[in-house]
Amino acid sequence: MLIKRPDDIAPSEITPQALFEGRRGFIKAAGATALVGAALAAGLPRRAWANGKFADLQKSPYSVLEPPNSLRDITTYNNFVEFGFGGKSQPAERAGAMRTHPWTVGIEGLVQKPRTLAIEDVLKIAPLEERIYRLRCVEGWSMVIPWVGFPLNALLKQVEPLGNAKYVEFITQMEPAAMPGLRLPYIDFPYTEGLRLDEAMHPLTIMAVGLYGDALPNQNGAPLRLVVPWKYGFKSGKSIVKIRFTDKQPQTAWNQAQPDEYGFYANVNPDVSHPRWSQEKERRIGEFFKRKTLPFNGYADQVAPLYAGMDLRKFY
Ligand SMILES: Nc1nc2c(c(=O)[nH]1)N[C@H]1C(S)=C(S)[C@@H](COP(=O)(O)O)O[C@H]1N2
Ligand SMILES: [Mo]
Repeated sequence: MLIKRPDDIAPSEITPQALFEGRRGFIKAAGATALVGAALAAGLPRRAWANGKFADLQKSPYSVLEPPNSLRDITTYNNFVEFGFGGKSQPAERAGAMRTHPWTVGIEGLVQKPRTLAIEDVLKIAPLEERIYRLRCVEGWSMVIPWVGFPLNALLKQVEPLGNAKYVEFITQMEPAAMPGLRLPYIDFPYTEGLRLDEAMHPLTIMAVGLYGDALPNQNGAPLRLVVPWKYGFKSGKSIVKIRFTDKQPQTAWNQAQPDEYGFYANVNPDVSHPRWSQEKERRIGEFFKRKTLPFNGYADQVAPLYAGMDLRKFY
């Protein structure tokens, strides 16, 4: 997030819809084979651990109706600073080295029943859904991503949070051999994020385990990443290994690094500019003209009540 680069990604070569339907099993074997060929030709990632697509995904009423970005856009234009600060293509080039299996996530802190779950068990906690969400990066670009995931609240309920738990902290993976970015001084790793408990429990907040009907590619945060669609992208921590309930607002990586640039709340707000980037408009990756940024990234009806009475210029 520290280094500005021109938006230099070519428009996609694969139509999202074709790929999407292929993965949903609507296309016959021959067509599917052609799609896999096209995917390999485009340099798309091998999936980390699931060797097949997710079946029987439930559709979500929370999905947006805008067309998703292509798999190529979503998997080659990324921020994942553990793999470097040198540009949007670095995660795709480097994240393949990260080990994502076996994987466990520990849930601890102010809870009745702390637990450590293997990723296989995480997948069984709730029915997996397809959630097509906008992702708005504070750098001024956005995408529409068809995630596969389930509500975070289903996972959090497993450990029975105590009454004094007010916040949830998310701690992400550090694998020094695979992550050259860890050696750079810009932020204090591990990358951490945090939510207020009500934000974490909100039905729009999901744990994503896949996209386009298949397991998450490493560069998108395999095998497990947070997605909070009404907040700037940096709140959605990738490759989560620990979740901790706290009674105080947790320190977060970007807030710690540059407190005047990255607030704890980070709700998408066209009226509050980042010191280096206006937030009024955004460029949807793959499009030429900018569009207006919507308050709460278009999810105001669902989430504005969470912030009733708060000055969102102060709590940015
Ligand atoms: N662990 C970790 N999570 C992270 C980041 C990161 O650098 N490290 N970048 C964030 C930012 S700034 C954005 S915009 C989104 C991008 O998610 P995507 O690459 O899947 O679109 O991931 C977020 N999660
Ligand atoms: Mo971002």
